[in-house]
Amino acid sequence: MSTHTPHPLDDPAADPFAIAADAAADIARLTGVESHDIALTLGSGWGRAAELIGETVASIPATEVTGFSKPALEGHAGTLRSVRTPGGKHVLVIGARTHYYEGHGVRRVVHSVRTAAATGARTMVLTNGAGGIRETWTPGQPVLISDHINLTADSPLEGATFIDLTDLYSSRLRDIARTVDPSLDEGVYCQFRGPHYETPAEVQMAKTIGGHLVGMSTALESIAARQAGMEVLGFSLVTNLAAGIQKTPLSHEEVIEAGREAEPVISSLLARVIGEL
Ligand code: 8IG
Repeated sequence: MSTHTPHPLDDPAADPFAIAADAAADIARLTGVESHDIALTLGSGWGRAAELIGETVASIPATEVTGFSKPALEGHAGTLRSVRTPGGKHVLVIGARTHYYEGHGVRRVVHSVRTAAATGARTMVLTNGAGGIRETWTPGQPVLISDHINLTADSPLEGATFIDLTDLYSSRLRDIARTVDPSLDEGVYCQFRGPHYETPAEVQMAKTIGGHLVGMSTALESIAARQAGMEVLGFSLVTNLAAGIQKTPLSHEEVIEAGREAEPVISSLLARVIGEL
């Protein structure tokens, strides 16, 4: 007999926003923090930022919060933290991203973003590890996301919900980030489905259609954040040059290693940017 409990977001009749509201209530109860101002999703390589942003008020396993899935991948710590910045803002740090390639559907992918909005957060900071297409970029380099191309052929919006995506990656917030590090470059992020990396031909396609970064997250989350009325700031860590741009095959170990090396630098950058928001 199966002891498997059905996931609330898998019921097509369920309202994903009501489930996000339940999750936000869980977070308020478990952290003791009534509402949050900013939410931050930590991708590959960005994991150390949480400690630098401020004082951790509470840290809770994501599995204790309604609708969150177990992390599929090591290195994606399944915790939610409430961090208080020196300026007194409450930051919800999401170390529990659900990827599209896990195959549980887009509702689960964007649940953390909808939950963040339901906790009160008006700013969504999304970070990821990505492949770089620009030849001038080197592994370990952080890049601002200026726009995206969603190649998943899916959307978090259901039904006839038409949402404008102009300036999705807020130019106002990108300007703030550049006050912290004027050398920050920016580029267009292409979300592929994964989990395979691209072929060199697919990377050339991404380049031709205007992409500069390739990855497996962020675009769907960003759309959900806009739908929820949040302002979005996006960062990619170039952990590798995309297939065919770099001459050697891509390995997951290489990606993890580049993230580990860059982590102290980019985490402090991120913490300083968050302090300015
Ligand atoms: I880290 O080269 C990381 N994630 N699709 N391609 C895609 N995702 C990635 C890559 C990459 N590097």
